[in-house]
Amino acid sequence: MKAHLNGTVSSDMLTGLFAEKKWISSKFLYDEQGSQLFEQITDLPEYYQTRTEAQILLENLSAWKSVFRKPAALIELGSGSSKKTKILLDHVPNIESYIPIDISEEFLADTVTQLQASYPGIHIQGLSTDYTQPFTLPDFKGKKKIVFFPGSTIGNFEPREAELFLENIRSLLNPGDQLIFGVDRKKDEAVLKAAYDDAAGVTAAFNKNLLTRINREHEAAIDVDSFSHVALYNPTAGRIEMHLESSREQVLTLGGHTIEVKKQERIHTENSYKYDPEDIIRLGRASGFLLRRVVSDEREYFSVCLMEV
Ligand code: AVI
Repeated sequence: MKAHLNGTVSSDMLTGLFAEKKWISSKFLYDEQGSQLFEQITDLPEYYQTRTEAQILLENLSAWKSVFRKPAALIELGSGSSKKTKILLDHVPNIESYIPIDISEEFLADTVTQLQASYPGIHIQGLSTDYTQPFTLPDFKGKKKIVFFPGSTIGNFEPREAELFLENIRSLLNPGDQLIFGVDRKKDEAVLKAAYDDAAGVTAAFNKNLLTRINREHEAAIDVDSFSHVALYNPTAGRIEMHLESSREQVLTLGGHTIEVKKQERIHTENSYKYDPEDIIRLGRASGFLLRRVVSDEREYFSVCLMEV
């Protein structure tokens, strides 16, 4: 989930900073530097998600082959560099067209050019939009559509938002169309915490970059070093939370607004919900999909789910 800032402080950022419990939407984590730091996170030894999902995709090729039994269109939400999709493009026949959707227009254009050269037999058409907002798909002339949403990004939605989001995706599909998406599973707290507070400090840099971005884009002068990264597991909500904690009392000035921050006060910057099988079933039911299959790794750290309209 990404967003652009453009000089004026967005209203949801202000709402969050003036709230009793301060928060900033996680979509603001992904400026250019934040996106690069996130790419580095995906390679960290502690961040098992990315490689586990890739392994699940590779180990269950027969499942994806049966999804694409007939020629179909593959639509990816938040495609980035389309790294995981290459597993499908390389191994699964009948992908007639591929529609990567990403908010970053320039990045998307480069990815499409590179992919088109590698997969000349597949029609590739990028769609630059914020997929969390309503959007329309090209006309596939009755061909089956498969939506691919890897990376456990669904976990960055609040549970009700996740249901509404999937409901919205379902409204773009026809009976028989399918959705493949990744979810991070509930597991040992120490494993989860390490994944969001790595020894090399990359996740801390990713979180703190939010303040650097605000300084740059809003001519603010927040002392970034006076905040530290906090990652904790909230077992009641079933989510990892990221916060920025102020080491001192201070006043933040941005876009003509002043925000008082107490010593040890936290700004909540991200939720990453973890799912167990019951949560997955509930999500499918609430969003009106039929849950067809859930495949997981041996440790049950991560699952890839297949749902159908
Ligand atoms: C993008 N999203 C699935 C990541 C996650 O695990 O929730 C974002 C992230 N935040 C810290 N590390 C990774």
